[in-house]
Amino acid sequence: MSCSRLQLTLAILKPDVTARPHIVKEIKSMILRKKFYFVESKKMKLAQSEIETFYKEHEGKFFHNRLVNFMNSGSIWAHILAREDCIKEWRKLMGPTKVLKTVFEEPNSIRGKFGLTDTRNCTHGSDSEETAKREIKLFFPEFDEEKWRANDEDYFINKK
Ligand code: IDP
Repeated sequence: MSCSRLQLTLAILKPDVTARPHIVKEIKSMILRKKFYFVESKKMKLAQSEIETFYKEHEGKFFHNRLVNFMNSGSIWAHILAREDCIKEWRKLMGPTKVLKTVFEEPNSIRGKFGLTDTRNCTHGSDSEETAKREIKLFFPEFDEEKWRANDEDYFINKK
């Protein structure tokens, strides 16, 4: 039994990806190749009010309406991912927010390969442990982290 703990994050595949099933498949393969584990997954359609709550910090910015309309345009995949250094590593795999930056800096990231615009940029990832806890609660209210750590975490750690 190992005492190292895996970090959890909320990862979202946005509607531009969900609308392209072959890209969903490719991204899920990229996630597995980078040694993330899928702890929970669900495909869902967010209500406008849920999107507004989720992106509250961007209220008033020039892209806010565009972002809310885009997230409202179709289903998403929400995942809880586990890995060592999960938050940083998932954001690294996602790539930079802006599409132009992905071209020059991270062409092999998810956004580099599949991002369409600064808004339609494929993915979301929590930016800190505190945010991850809050976002996981929002999308997976039934998920009990303590129970998962007690019952299932070692299985993932020992699989390495
Ligand atoms: P992140 O998703 O890389 O963490 P945030 O700054 O938290 O980036 O922005 C949330 C989302 O808002 C982005 O993923 C993107 O969809 C959208 N967004 C951010 N900046 C812009 C912009 O300058 N133009 C258009 N959309 C943007």
